[in-house]
Amino acid sequence: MLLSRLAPWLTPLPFFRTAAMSTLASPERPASFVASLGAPPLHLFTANTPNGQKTNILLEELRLAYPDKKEVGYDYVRVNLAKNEQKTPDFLKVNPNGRIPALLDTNVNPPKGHRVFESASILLWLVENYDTEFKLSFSDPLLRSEALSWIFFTHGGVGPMFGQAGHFLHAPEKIPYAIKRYTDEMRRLLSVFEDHLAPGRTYLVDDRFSVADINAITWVKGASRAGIELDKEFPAVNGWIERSFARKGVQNGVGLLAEPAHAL
Ligand SMILES: N[C@@H](CCC(=O)N[C@@H](CS)C(=O)NCC(=O)O)C(=O)O
Repeated sequence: MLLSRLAPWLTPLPFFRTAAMSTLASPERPASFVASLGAPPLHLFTANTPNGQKTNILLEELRLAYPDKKEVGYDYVRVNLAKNEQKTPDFLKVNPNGRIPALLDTNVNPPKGHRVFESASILLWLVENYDTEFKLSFSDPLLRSEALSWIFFTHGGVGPMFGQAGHFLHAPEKIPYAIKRYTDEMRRLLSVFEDHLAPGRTYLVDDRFSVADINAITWVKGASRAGIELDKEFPAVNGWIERSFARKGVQNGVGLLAEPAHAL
């Protein structure tokens, strides 16, 4: 009896813990972990940054949407960016680009698993494989295409530009030209979201919370760290962020890594 209750915890650790990941921290299980479903097949490598948080959020939203689904069980490894753990040979096996987040999915090709890197690619992998009832994604081809447009817009524009703004705002050498260039670009990108949402849209696609929102909200919320007051300058965006962050899955995902957020 005791042994069967402990069984999920006694399951042999996936290959990456045995030797390959020895320089990284041990995996942790989130509060949402369901012991009766067995050892979690998804292993997330993350940190408390906008790109890390978005993957945490989607996994928590999936856990809530599919409480009985073994395939969406996950654990996570905190990658210490300050110690450059993301550049170690162990980490580079899951992301050759040496940046968080990364995912190892042992639902596929067990026990070795399948690696996925780049935050938006991880989100799409997860919804395409495990959001089988389209609770956070879209079956309709036009809505799916609209969601992909917002995902690419965010991944190619918002993440990199907001990231550069954060870099130059916190750099030891203050370069006014660079700070202006990237904070101006932040405002331009925010105005694209604002114009889309202002006619009364509640979320980016089809007025329902989806992977397209999850991909963007952690970056957009961080705009305040660049001195942008969303409620004053971008009221529709501000409403979207407030609605999104009121969700349990979003709060659980953001709360997962209780350590100070890194700069933008
Ligand atoms: N395009 C990548 C960007 C990933 C990225 O920049 N991650 C940052 C944290 S938000 C990181 O790992 N920084 C540490 C480094 O660059 O070494 C994605 O969306 O996953």
